Amino acid sequence: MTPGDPVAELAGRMKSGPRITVLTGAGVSAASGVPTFRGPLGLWRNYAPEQLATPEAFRRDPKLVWEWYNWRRELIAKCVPNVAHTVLAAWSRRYPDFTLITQNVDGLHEKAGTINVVRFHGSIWEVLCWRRCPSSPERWWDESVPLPNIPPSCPYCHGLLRPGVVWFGESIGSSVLDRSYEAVKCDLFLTVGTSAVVHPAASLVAEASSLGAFTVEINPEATPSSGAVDLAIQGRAEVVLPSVESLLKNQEFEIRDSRS
Ligand code: BJW
Repeated sequence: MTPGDPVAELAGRMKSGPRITVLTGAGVSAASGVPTFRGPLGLWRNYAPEQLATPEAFRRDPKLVWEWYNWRRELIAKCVPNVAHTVLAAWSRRYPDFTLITQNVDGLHEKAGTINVVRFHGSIWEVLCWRRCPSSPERWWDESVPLPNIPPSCPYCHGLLRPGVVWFGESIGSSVLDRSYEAVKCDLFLTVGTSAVVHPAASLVAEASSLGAFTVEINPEATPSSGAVDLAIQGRAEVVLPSVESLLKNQEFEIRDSRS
């Protein structure tokens, strides 16, 4: 262990079995082949996510927006969790007070076996009636790939279906917010693979800090959070997280995989 090594510092802080909350973003799924939102690979047919992930865009052109989601569903269906997902899943089982808040809609944390996942921006595998017709359930799972019809229609009222995700200008569900604000009351808050520009998710790290958590960022690039966290680790999630895990495994680790 090199003195001043941020990876070793993070591992050291995890030894005592603290209350841990992790906020993840698209960078965690990058090594699985899921494109991030911002940056050149985030563009689809020259549209930025801000032009497609809004209720206005959907109202204007539901077919275009569904073509984007159908393309992403096809891509994600072929992806598997990477080692960053696997390490976080292991921690979720090892630490009795562990919450993973993800902005990702791809479902890869759940696929890796993570428990106690808060899906902050919903799921790409859920759908709901655009009109919220009274006969339809609030939302339901639909993993058909490719979608048989674009745009898909509500089986209850034959109007439009929409993806079960949170678009710009839409509120985060109240139970999701409640669980997230409960989880920021932790000892260690990690923000991993997010550009930290989309709120309110991006504000969670400051909330955690104001409540006394030690805050850590893992990202190959600097973000608006980098200067505010207690420890910024510059690196990719799929490299840094396994390094932390191997230091933990080399230490005498007394916390059992209590939830497994
Ligand atoms: C790696 C890596 C590797 C690469 N390892 N890292 C306060 C201030 C200003 C504005 C607002 C505010 N509060 C609310 C707003 C408005 C708005 C907002 O935030 N706007 C800003 C963009 C200016 N927020 C909202 O509208 C939210 N709702 C809301 O606040 O409701 C209340 C309200 C209602 C009405 C009016 C006002 C308030 C809702 C936000 C919903 C965001 N939805 C999306 C789409 C989800 C569905 C879908 O997937 O299609 O969520 S947008 C998109 O951005 C998606 C993501 O979850 C989200 C964040 O992106 P993320 O994950 O950070 O990805 P990237 O691509 O940005 O970054 C990737 C990072 O990974 C980079 O940093 C890389 O360096 C890194 N990386 N490889 C580790 N291997």
